[in-house]
Amino acid sequence: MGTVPASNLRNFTILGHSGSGKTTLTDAIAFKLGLNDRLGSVDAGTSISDTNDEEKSRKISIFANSFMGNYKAGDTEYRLAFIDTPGAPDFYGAVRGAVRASDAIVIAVDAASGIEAGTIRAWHTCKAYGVSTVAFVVTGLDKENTDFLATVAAIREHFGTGCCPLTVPAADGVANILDMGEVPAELEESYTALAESAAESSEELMNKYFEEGTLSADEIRGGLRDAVASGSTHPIYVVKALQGDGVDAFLSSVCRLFPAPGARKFADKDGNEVKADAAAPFVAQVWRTAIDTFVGQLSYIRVLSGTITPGMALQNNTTGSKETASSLLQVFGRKQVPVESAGPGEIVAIPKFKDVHTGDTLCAVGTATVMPDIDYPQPVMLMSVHAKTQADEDKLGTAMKRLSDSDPTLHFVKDEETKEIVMKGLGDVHIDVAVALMKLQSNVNVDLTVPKVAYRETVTGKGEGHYRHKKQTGGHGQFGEVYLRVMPKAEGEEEWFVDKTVGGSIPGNFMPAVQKGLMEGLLKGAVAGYPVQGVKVEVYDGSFHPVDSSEVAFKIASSRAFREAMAQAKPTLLEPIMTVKITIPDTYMGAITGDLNHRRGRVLGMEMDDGMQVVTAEVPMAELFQYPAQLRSLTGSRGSFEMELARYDVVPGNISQKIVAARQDELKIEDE
Ligand SMILES: Nc1nc2c(ncn2[C@@H]2O[C@H](COP(=O)(O)OP(=O)(O)O)[C@@H](O)[C@H]2O)c(=O)[nH]1
Ligand SMILES: [Mg+2]
Repeated sequence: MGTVPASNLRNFTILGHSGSGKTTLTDAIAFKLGLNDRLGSVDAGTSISDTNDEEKSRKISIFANSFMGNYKAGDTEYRLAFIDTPGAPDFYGAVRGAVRASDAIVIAVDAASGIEAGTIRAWHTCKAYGVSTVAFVVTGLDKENTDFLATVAAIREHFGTGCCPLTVPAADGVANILDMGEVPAELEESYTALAESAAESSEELMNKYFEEGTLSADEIRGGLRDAVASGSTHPIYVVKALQGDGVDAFLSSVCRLFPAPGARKFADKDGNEVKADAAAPFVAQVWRTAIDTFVGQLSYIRVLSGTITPGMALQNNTTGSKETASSLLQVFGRKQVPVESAGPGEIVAIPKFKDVHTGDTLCAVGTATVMPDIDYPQPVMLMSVHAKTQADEDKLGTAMKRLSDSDPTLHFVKDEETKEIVMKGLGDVHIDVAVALMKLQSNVNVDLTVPKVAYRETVTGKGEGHYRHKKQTGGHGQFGEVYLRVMPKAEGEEEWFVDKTVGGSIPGNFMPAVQKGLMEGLLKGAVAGYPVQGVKVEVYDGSFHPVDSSEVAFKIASSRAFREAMAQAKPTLLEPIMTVKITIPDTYMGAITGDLNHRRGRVLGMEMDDGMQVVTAEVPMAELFQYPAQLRSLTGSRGSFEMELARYDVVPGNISQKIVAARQDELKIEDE
């Protein structure tokens, strides 16, 4: 692969709904670029992109796989750097990384399915993350009952009339409208739209367009470049990937119309532009970290500025570590192709860094640039992880670290209240795949259970408690007496403990012991032994013995008195309540709100946002563990949701009884 000047580099990422043909398109492009000696197939398990065992068996993409290859358009040699991404929302983390690394986005649209939730999500992603150059590839046109112009109309309806077909199905495959000579009547409107966009790019073309009413194909081509770079025109292409039709037309157009690195502006954390200059000091950002069975950790970088070569000394400006780029690689499954150098816009994988994570900025030594973090979606699916055997338990830590190092959307958290290890991810498929990858990468087997809810307890009334601890053991006795009351702590009140004793009824030096006894009591409440919150304790009287009183005696007395007071103060169970934001197409409103009712949810509001309904509701955590799967089945994968802890609230009586009964069994087992 000979080198090309940075101005001849084209970098893009393929996004789209799951199953829209992104990987199949990737295989067709890779084959055309000579990266594979045969055309890979998702269905046959031979794709150049879906090479992980999990991807092959599920026939879905899980990772964002990058490719580079040279392509000749006309007499000019270009280099293409492109990324195939997963479409399922469960793997959206990979998309966020890929989008950070790309100058342009190509959205795949299956003509048989039309515009889907994943298509709209892809479009929003381009807008949200500042990628202006967006094109569409219509796939699936070899399927029955598909119609290219109908698909074009749907794209224009959703994403505006700036979306114009550039290549179209023709008798002998696929043709470029601008190369057709005679434009067929049904495409005249498209041709005019292209001419108009091109005319906008310069005064000269605009004048010519006004005078002659049209522009030549060459004039349009010249003018379109700016329109595509700025995002006022979005080319629509046709590729029949399985037949190999339209791949050349698509790639030559990408080379001629898509902008070179530099058109998409990258700014560092302080807002300074990082210029796509091959001769400037080296700056790159890690957009993906992979775990390879053979080489271990692989860090995928996008070069933003400067040029990297094997052996180069680097500094990680995010962690401060000093690193060396041992080698630069292109990785397709088990195949690794060394690369001699990489400049702006190029994507390479570097093995075996010491301390490098996704999102980190790698620079030439002495360069201080730090790029903004890549922002990732928050987890919505929680499951508790249990090692199957002691051998699995021993390796669990390593397995979890490997996984979470390579997937910024997967988190493992030890819940201090329930003592469980909770795996948090973006959906049930994400969690399933994580379990399979633990086995694949680290040979660790785990079982999953629905997490225990971290209930709490509080009081809703006042309660009095008294305990007199008196014991005579041999000569020296034990004595301590405490009177206290318990009540709800008012909102905003700081102190939970108030010493209201007078006249030294409990000497000051024993007060810390009294408090200690209370704190022990707070850890295990009166209802079902959950931690207590939101209570205030006033110790108002007591007595002591000059010889027999001790810290232990007062600790025992206060904790017993506390237990008595709690029981009287109308104790109740509290549960975590989450604020959820559910985004769905309007048609599913009824199904979603009905389902929320069954989950003890309370709808707080609904609003339209970009053609989607956004429902905000409060739902108890306990009712949300299976929600990602439920939302998927209710909406056919068209919905998404976010959640965050809103507060703790009282558990209704009937439900509380069930929780208490279950908890009593649990505590019994713990005691045995
Ligand atoms: N008939 C037909 N099938 C396609 C086409 N593109 C993809 N497929 C099939 O659709 C399924 C999903 O394709 P894939 O490329 O994995 O979609 P992705 O999820 O977007 O990567 C596979 O069975 C492909 O063989 C196409 O243009 N025509
Ligand atoms: Mg795929």
